[in-house]
Amino acid sequence: MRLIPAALLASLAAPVAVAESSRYIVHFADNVMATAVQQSLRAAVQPQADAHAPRHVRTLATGGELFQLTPEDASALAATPGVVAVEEDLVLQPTAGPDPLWRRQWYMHDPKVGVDAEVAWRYTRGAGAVVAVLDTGITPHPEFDGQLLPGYDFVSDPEAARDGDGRDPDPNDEGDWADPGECLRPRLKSTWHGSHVAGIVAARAGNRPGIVGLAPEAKVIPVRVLARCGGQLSDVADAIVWASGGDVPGVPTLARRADVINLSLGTIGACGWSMQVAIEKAMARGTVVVVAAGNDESSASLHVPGNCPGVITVAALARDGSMAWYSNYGAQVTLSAPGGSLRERGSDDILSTLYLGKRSRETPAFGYYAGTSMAAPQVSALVALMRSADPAISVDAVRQQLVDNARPLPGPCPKGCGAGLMDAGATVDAVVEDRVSR
Ligand SMILES: [Ca+2]
Ligand SMILES: [Ca+2]
Ligand SMILES: [Ca+2]
Repeated sequence: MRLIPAALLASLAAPVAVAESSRYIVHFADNVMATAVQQSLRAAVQPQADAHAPRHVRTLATGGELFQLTPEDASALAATPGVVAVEEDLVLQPTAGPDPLWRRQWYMHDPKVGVDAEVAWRYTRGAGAVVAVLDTGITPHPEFDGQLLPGYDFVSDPEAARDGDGRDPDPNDEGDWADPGECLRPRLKSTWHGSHVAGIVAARAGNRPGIVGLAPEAKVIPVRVLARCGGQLSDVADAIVWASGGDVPGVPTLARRADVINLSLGTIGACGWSMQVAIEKAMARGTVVVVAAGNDESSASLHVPGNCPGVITVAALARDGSMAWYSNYGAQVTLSAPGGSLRERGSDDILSTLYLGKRSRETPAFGYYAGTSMAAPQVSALVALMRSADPAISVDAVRQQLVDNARPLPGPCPKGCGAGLMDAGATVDAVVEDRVSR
């Protein structure tokens, strides 16, 4: 059985430029000519003037005059006799402040359909927690600097792996493109799916330019299980055992097991013996297993491993808060998270870390994807925040808190989206309160 990543289309977005300032500091020479220019500029000051008219803001302690000017007026002024210098009144940013693409990360902060990251961050940003992302692997990206723990590559088929061997300690994503005829569902371009998912969990905070993950102080263990044409169930099951601290023959055992395993993957099928055993053992060791419900527009109960006992199964919501049209649904769904609309407007999808490069890795970038693949890692990141707030919280208590603190769905989902929209703020708040009262 082959499992496939649960993301759909991508639309690459160029990094956003910082808006141009229209305030300029003008330095005048100390002479008659300058005084004349200064006077004529001040004369142009009209309190009720239109937005493009020059406006004097104030005299600065450093000797210059602050004006509101168009860029054209500013350069004309710079060439005027009597003017020594015109400098842009730059907007400085706190060095650990919000990441520039934050406003495009609607899924984190939209009052209606966002997961309320900032409330959760009053308590924790995930320090001390570990998330294993079982996916297409990882690629170097400034957003991952310092965010990763050593991972592993469980892809046992060298041909699919494209790295010349079977299992190995290097989980780099070698590309999952395939030519028509090679797979049931060939992808002509590599998806860099694992990197997008990992960014949603733990992209670095405060570096420029970029996004921030929901648990930016948690660490990610990148585990490669998907390659060309998907991944074998046998490899995924072994990787679940390994990431949760269990023994897999031929692979060094992890010193520190993951608090949560994210599985943004699946296929149609029953939850068979191997997957059941792997997940049961992972939970018995204290690792929570979060699974994307799948994008088949059908019942999540038909989709493995989202239909395995004990997992947290995540459906996807569109930008308007209704169930996303592609999402799986039904009684198997534990709760929902934003997954993107997958319509024409890419900005209604989920922005995260990506790569340029149709087949092989080229340049780190950012881009939009939609899918239950993008919803699940938000829940996994929330589990990391919960474990950071209370390292002793049990697998069962994690599930209960996620369900109890989910918000009512902001839009319709007649076929079943579980307990509602995940709420990072309310859930972490409840976990902290519980810990304190214990
Ligand atoms: Ca290999
Ligand atoms: Ca490898
Ligand atoms: Ca960042």
